[in-house]
Amino acid sequence: MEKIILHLDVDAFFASVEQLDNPELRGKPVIVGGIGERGVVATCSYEARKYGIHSAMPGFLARQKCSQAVFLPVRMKRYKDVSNDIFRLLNRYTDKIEALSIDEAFLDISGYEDKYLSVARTIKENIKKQMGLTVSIGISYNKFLAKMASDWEKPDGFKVITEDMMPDIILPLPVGQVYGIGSKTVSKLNELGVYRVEDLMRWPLEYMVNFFGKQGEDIYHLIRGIDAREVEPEKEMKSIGREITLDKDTDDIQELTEYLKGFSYHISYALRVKDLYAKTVTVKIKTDRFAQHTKSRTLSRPIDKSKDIYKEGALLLKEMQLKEKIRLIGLSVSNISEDYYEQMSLF
Ligand code: TTP
Ligand code: MG
Repeated sequence: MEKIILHLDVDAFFASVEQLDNPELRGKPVIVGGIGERGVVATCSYEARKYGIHSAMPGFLARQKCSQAVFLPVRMKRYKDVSNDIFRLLNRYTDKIEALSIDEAFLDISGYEDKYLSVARTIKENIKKQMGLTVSIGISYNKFLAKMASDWEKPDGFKVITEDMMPDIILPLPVGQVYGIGSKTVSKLNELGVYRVEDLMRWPLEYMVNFFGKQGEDIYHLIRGIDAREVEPEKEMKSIGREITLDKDTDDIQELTEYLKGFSYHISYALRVKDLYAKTVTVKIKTDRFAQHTKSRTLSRPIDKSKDIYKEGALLLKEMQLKEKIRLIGLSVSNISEDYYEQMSLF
């Protein structure tokens, strides 16, 4: 392979750290987060996943599904320390590392040429030996396929996708497994009789762009195994956001505000794991006539808490004074910086 990209993701990260620190929890269903009336699950051990429990599920529901599970509070400081240890270990093998989240990274290991397999195995073994954690590793000639490979046989996975395995490996996959195709889009594709990548492969480029919008061209190339994105070590986070295309168009402010609440939880989490703060909050809507509107506000102090992001988002939505039904709602933050005090000192 000309370029060799490794994608690594720790298995059930927060829950695995808890099981590591307390041997009595090993082999048991462990749920991190979801404590309290309105808490949601941050993650759970693979033993708990058998009961249908997953990240972002309300805690009460998780308790219904598995009453014997052990619920633990989130110990973010501890997870960040472990994460730093893992990244320090990865740094011994290459400095071409792009951190995607607290437990996930791309590494460009092209420099190892035909020794890449043994290097990747050594990384996996050393994380197990030195940190006591299992990770799933995927290797391929681009980012898209490397990430797909690490998901392939999670947990404790190790999967290589080489050029000669394409396109056979991707043709039978459900379309939802392609990066950028969410569950709403999957339903629409299914309605059109498109279930697998091989069905999508028959669409010409123009048709893809028509259906997916701007992303259509990327998806067209991804499913053909073409992805030129480089591993970018110092990738700056310009904005963090979430959006959803609604099942049914609505102008119900209460329903829309609930979505903003869910988004603000995810955005806050993404900021806090990286010790980041944001100063600008933006709400985006698309009306049923496909017009797009955004409204932003830049605050005088940086924020990272979900309740602050939510409060601002809800206010912006109210100020937009919806007069039509909308089909998409999104929330994002930008003006992101590392240091709370650095941002404060601008004032
Ligand atoms: P993930 O890598 O998505 O999940 P995971 O490591 O728990 O499980 P696996 O990779 O084996 O599927 O996220 C890493 C950590 O981030 C996770 O342990 C907890 C945290 N997290 C949240 O707090 N909320 C979320 O919604 C998600 C997805 C993750
Ligand atoms: Mg993980």
